[in-house]
Amino acid sequence: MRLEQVTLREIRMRLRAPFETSFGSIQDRRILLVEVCSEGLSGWAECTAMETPSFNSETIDVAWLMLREHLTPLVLDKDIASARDLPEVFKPIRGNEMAKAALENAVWHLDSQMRNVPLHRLLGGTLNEISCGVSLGIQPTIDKLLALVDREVSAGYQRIKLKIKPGKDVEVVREVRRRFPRIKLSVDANSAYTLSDVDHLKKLDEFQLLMMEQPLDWDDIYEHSRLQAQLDTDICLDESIHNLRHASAAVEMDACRVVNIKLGRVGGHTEAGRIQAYCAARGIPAWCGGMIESGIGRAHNIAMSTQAGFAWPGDVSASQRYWEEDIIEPEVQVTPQGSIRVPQTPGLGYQIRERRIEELTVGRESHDTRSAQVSVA
Ligand code: OSB
Ligand code: MG
Repeated sequence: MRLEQVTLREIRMRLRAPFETSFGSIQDRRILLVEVCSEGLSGWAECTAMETPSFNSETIDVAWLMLREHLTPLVLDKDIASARDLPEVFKPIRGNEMAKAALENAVWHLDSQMRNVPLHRLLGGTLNEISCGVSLGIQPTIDKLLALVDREVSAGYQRIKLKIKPGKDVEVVREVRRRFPRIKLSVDANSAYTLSDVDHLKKLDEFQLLMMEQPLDWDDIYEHSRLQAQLDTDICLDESIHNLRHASAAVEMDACRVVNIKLGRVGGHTEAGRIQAYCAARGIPAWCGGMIESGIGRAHNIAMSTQAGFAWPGDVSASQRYWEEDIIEPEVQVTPQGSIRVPQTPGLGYQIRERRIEELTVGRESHDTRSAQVSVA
């Protein structure tokens, strides 16, 4: 395929409720969408970089610049045999995984339409239904959190993840565990602790947590191995894993026993596929993480999660939990058993609501083959 046009677009979407993690709270999202065009077809993807460099070093603005100046010129008007070739094409550019993923994933979507197959089949996915969990932000009171857990357990979600930080951890988990003795429960600290907190973190061992996600620094692997040696609870790494090398290093060092795979954080579907295959071969449970995506990112997460390595329920949940109105049709829906039935139509399996996207757009630029000219709305 030959890309005739690449469009970058920023939309604004307000979450139904603020989402609080150890690094901050967010309600008004700025979301970067990438659209690639060829032979009358459009491939879409979402850049999962956040508004601020608090989760990783990328931001929506940095990703926009990387896409415009460095990544788009590598693909525009070039012959691309398969989306699978893009990591090699992007190799001269270091890091910036979320920017790369946005462009690569849009090409995957385009490719799946050209081949007239569902994206999940093109990726090698085999599941027709994926299991879902939810991630609950830090709440002002334990009662509010208990009510949320109750709502999500009643809705059928198969795993509940609680965001924690110092001062909102052991007692919070104790209360949730007391009220819900049997649910699959995990915690995510988003790097809020240090190795010197080991005695405190050991207090969480009594709650039979499925895992503890990213307790230590966002770019650390070694200290997590020191911590894992002293904990009963399995550590899961999120922020620290950007590629297969990181995942295999972490597993071999016993820095984690579970891997969170985020499509953006690892640079796109190709690398995500490699990591899940590695995890499947090693018997390491992997699961799909979320970045409070719009329906477009969510649909890509669903396609990704059909691969066999995604052994545990992901942070992939219904559109309605996040948005009054999503930008895909139908919206992502979850069964009463806490699963998503994977659409079997070619491409993403969800229609892109272009008119709605247009209404939400605050900035746009298109790069095409006729000139280096940029048109800005
Ligand atoms: O660490 O998994 C995380 C959201 C933003 C940034 C980081 C994380 C999260 C979540 C939300 O946990 C997952 C979701 O999209 O529901
Ligand atoms: Mg996380």
